[in-house]
Amino acid sequence: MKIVTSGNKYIDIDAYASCISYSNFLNQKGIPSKAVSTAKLNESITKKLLNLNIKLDKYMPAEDDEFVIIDVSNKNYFDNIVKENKIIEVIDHHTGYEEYWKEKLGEKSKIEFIGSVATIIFELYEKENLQEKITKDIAYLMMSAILDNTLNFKAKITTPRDITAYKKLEKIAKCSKNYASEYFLECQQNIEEDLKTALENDTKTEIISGKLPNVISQLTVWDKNNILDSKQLIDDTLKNFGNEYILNLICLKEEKSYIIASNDLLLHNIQELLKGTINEFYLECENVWLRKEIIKRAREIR
Ligand SMILES: [Mn+2]
Repeated sequence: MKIVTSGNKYIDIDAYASCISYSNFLNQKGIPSKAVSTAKLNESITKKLLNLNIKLDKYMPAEDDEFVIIDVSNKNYFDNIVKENKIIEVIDHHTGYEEYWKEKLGEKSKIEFIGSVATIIFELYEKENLQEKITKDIAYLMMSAILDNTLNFKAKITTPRDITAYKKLEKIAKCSKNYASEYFLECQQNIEEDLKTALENDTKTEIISGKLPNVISQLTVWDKNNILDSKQLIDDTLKNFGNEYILNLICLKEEKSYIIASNDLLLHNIQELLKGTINEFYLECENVWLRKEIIKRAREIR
């Protein structure tokens, strides 16, 4: 059995949608496959999406399982079920481990700096002429993944390929033209209902470079104000992950990132990296930043 899976702590809608849709793709090709995750599902996977008919599969480990890794390529962060010597394919859009996997897997390593892994999966369906096997539900999942990971196409990481894939999926889903704002408002409601859990479910702990702390949290909302009012809760929650942290609060209404840092020195370091204006305890950026773009930038100027 081919087991399509992702990260070990939490997964977002891109990982969730891409695991399910790639497993469906393999099954359609006659390759028995399951989409499995033991991680927490973060707030980008809304109740509406969880209630669709298509879901993750139950997992019964077997000797001959082989693993396809989606939306993560740093092997320290793979789902706990993964056996490293049984990995047969990696599909991701995070930087840092391209060379390692290219050497190990050749063309079965597809790591591209593109808006969303779901876009890569959509293109694989097209390449094999299997677009008709994308159901309405799968289209909704993939569209949400593209919206979330490209920040409604405003993130620099967005490529024309993401936009094209989204337009084609829109036709399959036959959804309303307001799908993007409906989706992001639902995510914001989920986050505000339980901010502590939302923070915990989207916090990455990774040693990157001197410019960045090891703890980087991220939230995407339509309107930032309620969250900026909760500074104390943010501080109490993220201090549990490490002494130094930043929170990248992405506000899509204004198309800006707001960076909250654990201390002023760190906030000034981040300002050097991303520019923008410091206001009390946060940095107001001139545009939206994704965590993976911040990390890429910090690595480049190291
Ligand atoms: Mn992703």
